[in-house]
Amino acid sequence: MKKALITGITGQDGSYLAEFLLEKGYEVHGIKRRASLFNTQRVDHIYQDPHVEHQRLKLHYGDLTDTSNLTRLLADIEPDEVYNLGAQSHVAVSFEAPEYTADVDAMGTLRLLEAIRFLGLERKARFYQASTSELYGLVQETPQRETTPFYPRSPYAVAKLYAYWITVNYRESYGIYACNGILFNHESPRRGETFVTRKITRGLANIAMGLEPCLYMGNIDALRDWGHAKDYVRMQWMMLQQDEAEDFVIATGKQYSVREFIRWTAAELSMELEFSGEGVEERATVVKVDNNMAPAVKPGDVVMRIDPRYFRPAEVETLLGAPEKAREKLGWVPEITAQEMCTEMVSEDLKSARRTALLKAHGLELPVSLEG
Ligand code: NDP
Ligand code: GDR
Repeated sequence: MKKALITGITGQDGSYLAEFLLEKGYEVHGIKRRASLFNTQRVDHIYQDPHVEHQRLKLHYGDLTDTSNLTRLLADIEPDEVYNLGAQSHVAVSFEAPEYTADVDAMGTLRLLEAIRFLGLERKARFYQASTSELYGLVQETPQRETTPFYPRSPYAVAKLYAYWITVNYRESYGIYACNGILFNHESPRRGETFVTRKITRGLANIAMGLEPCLYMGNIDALRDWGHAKDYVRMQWMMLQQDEAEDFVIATGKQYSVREFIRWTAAELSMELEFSGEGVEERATVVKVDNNMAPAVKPGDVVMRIDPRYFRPAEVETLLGAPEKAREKLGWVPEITAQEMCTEMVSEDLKSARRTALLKAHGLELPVSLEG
C-alpha cells in the first residue's frame, strides 16, 4: 500500500486530495496544526476512528515552521509521496504578516526537502510543491505558460518563488523526484470564506436570507482563471506518477472578472443587478428579484459596495493560464467550468444561510461572521 503525507490536509485542496488518495487505496497521513478550536471540519467526513483496525487516514500534529517535527514525521512515516500544500495562502494577509508567510511558505518547503535529504529518502519520496500563478504577478506574457518569466507582486508570491526554485534546485542537485504544479486559482464550496469567490457566494446568499446587509469588495476589475479544486487535485497526483519529474501549469485557459462572478452569483439567487458609479463609488443595485429565492431582498437594495480596505498595496490585475503541456503530456483537462462551480458554491452557501435564517426565526440566533 502506498503512503502519502499531505501538509495542509485541513485546507481546501488537502481535503479533496485526501479523499482522492483514499479512494486510490493509499494510506494517507496529514499534518494538522494545533488550534484552540477544532480545525478539521473539511476532513471530518473522512475521519477514521484510530481504534479501528486497518484505518488509512492518520492525522499528526505539526507545523511547517518546526524542523524537528517535520523530520520526525518523515522518518516515522517514510512516505512514497509528499504533497506540500500547507501555506499561509492568503495574498492580502501576506502584506500584513510577510515574515510569517516567508517562514511557512518559503522556509517550510526547504525544511521538508532538507528532511527528505537528511533522512536519505531522496530515492523513495516523491515531492509535490503547491506553486502558484501568483508567481507571474505583473504578467510578462499572455497567456502564462511554464516558460513565462515570473514577476511576483506580494510577500506571498515572493515566498512561493523561493519555494518554486528550491524545489527545482533539489531536483537538479540531489535527484529528488520533486515538481511544481503552477496552479491558477481554484475554488469549491470548501474554499476559505475570505477568498473572493467564496466571499461573494456566501455573502450574497446571506443577503438573500437577510443575514447580512451588503457585500463590501475590493478591486472587482481583477481578472482570474478559475477552476474547480477537485479537477486540480487529480492533477497533483498525476504529476507524481510520471517517469521524470517536471513542472506544469494547471489552468482552464478561460478568464473572467470578479464583477462577472458577482453577476453569476446574483443570477443563481434570482437577483438581477445593475452596476453604477465609478472607482470607490461603484455599487450594485437590485433591479429584479424572485422572493421565493431571495426573500429578504427587494428592487432598489444596494447589495455591493467598494471598500478600499480590500485593495492590495500591489495588485495582480490579470491571470490567464495556458494548460497545453498538462493536456498533451498527461491528458489532463478540467471537467468543471467556472460557471458550474459557481452554481455548486451558491447552492451550498444558500443551504447554510437558510439553516441559519430558520434558526434565527425560532429565536436561536447564531452569530454570522462578517469578516472579509
Ligand atoms: P488553504 O488556505 O485552504 O489551506 C492551507 C493549509 O495549510 C491549511 O490546512 C492550513 O492549516 C495549513 N497551514 C497554514 N499554515 C501552516 C503551518 N504553519 N504549518 C502547517 N500547515 C499550515 O489553501 P488551499 O487548499 O486553497 O491551497 C493549498 C496550497 O496550494 C497552498 O499552498 C496555496 O498557497 C497553494 N495554491 C492555492 C491555489 C488556490 O487557488 N486554492 C492556487 C495556487 C496555489 P489550518 O487549516 O490550520 O489553517
Ligand atoms: P488570489 O485570490 O489573491 O488570486 O490568491 P483572492 O480570491 O483572494 O483574490 C482574487 C482577486 O479578487 C480581488 N478582490 C478581492 N479578493 C478578496 N480576497 N476579497 C475581496 O473583497 C476582493 N475584492 C476584489 C483580489 O484583489 C484579487 O485580484 C488565490 C490564493 O488561493 C493563493 O493562495 C493562490 O496562490 C492564488 O489564488 C492562485
